[in-house]
Amino acid sequence: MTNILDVVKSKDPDQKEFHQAVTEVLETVQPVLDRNPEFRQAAILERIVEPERLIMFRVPWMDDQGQVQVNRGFRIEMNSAIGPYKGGLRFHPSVTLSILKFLAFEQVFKNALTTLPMGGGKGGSDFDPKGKSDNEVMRFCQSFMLELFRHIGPNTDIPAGDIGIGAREIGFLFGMYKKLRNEFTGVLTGKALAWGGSLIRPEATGYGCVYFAAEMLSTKYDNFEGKSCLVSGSGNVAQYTVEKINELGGKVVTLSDSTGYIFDEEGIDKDKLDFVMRLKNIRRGRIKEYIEKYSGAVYTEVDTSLDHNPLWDHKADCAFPSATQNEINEKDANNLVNNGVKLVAEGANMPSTPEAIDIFVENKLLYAPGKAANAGGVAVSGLEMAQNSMRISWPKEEVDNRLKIIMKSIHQSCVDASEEYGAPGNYMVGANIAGFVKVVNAMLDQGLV
Ligand code: NDP
Ligand code: 2IT
Repeated sequence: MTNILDVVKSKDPDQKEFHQAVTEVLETVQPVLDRNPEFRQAAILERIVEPERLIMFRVPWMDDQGQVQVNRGFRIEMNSAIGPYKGGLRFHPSVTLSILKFLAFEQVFKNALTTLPMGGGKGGSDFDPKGKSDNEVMRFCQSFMLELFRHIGPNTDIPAGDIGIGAREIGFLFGMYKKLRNEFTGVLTGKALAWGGSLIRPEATGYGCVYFAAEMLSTKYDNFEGKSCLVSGSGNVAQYTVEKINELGGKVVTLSDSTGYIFDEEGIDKDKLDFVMRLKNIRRGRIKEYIEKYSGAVYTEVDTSLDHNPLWDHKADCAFPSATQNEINEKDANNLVNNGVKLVAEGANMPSTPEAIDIFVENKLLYAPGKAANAGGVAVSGLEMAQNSMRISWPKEEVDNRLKIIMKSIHQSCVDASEEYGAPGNYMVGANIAGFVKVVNAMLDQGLV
């Protein structure tokens, strides 16, 4: 195993985030390899860390001043053993090959956990939609799709949203794909309802994460009633996490964006959440504006000279990191534990550093890794694909019920795998092993391809 990690690191020495994701999986699947020598003979690890295909392209577009801008576009087609490549697109200035490879790698195991037939992929661009006009975003999306369209398809690779990509961007991308192919297919998920989208897809990641957390609590004969929760981010995942926590009787006291966070001791109730949704989704404003409307809340600006994020330093019962990778470091994890937090469910992908995860595990927190906890989003994307293929739409209750059943099943798979491999209570080990075993067996069945 060390050898394979060394090879991965020496081939791409700068891909820190990818190394981080690979290290975690390789370390936790060791007992599976010990029990299944045939995995080694088939060089499964060497194959699973290498993307099946990696596409990188130039995205030229014109801004509103008539200036030509150039961004970089990517699509990582990581693994198609159990279904077509499936995973989101991220538009954010921090996007690099390393970040997209870590996301694509994790997506493979996450998708395997959903029970649905989806392989793993991820893509995006270093384009920053913040501060751009609708026309600029449209021209960028059209240029992005002018290259991407030849690599994707409803049975090949089905992108969706992630950071910086919501309904607006999916619309522009879909429109261009349809024009280029002269085909109306379910090639993207997260579409609007009127043209092939699924009910509950916008809610799915946040709701799913809270359903998973509720399952974890129920193993301790507990529930959300009266629990106070810290949530980071204020985008798609964070918003619906707050909505579901409120519905289940909990109270959310924080939200954030990349410039700061708000703390509202009274709780972010339905009305306040409606305000945040309008602020973020329609006006595309900053979370700071929350305190202008709700004077009881406090705003704290990001301070990069600090060695921790003060958002994670409040008394609470549960934490839902829902912004971005590595947003909880060792110090933050210690702060969470010292403030009484007993449950951490990752709405974001890889939000906790390896040192932070060690602290959660040592302190026996109910810790749900992103691969399991945030799989509800891609799961409902899978349900959107199923509805598109059948050319029907299921009612809200049907999709929500299926989401609940899927999150329950993912929880059970984590519990079963962690117990089978001698790490009871460790959902990180359980998720990695359960996802890994499913993908690897499919790869073996399909021969050396
Ligand atoms: P959005 O773009 O809707 O929201 C992202 C939020 O996180 C914003 O509040 C944003 O602040 C903040 N944020 C983004 N980057 C940073 C950063 N570098 N530092 C601090 N804050 C940051 O994205 P989503 O809600 O869709 O995604 C959030 C997380 O959930 C991501 O990790 C994503 O991979 C994961 N996820 C998303 C799924 C989905 O279905 N959408 C499914 C599964 C996981 P600002 O506005 O200032 O940029
Ligand atoms: O990280 C993720 O799982 C997503 N961004 C959702 C992917 C999808 O295909 O719905």
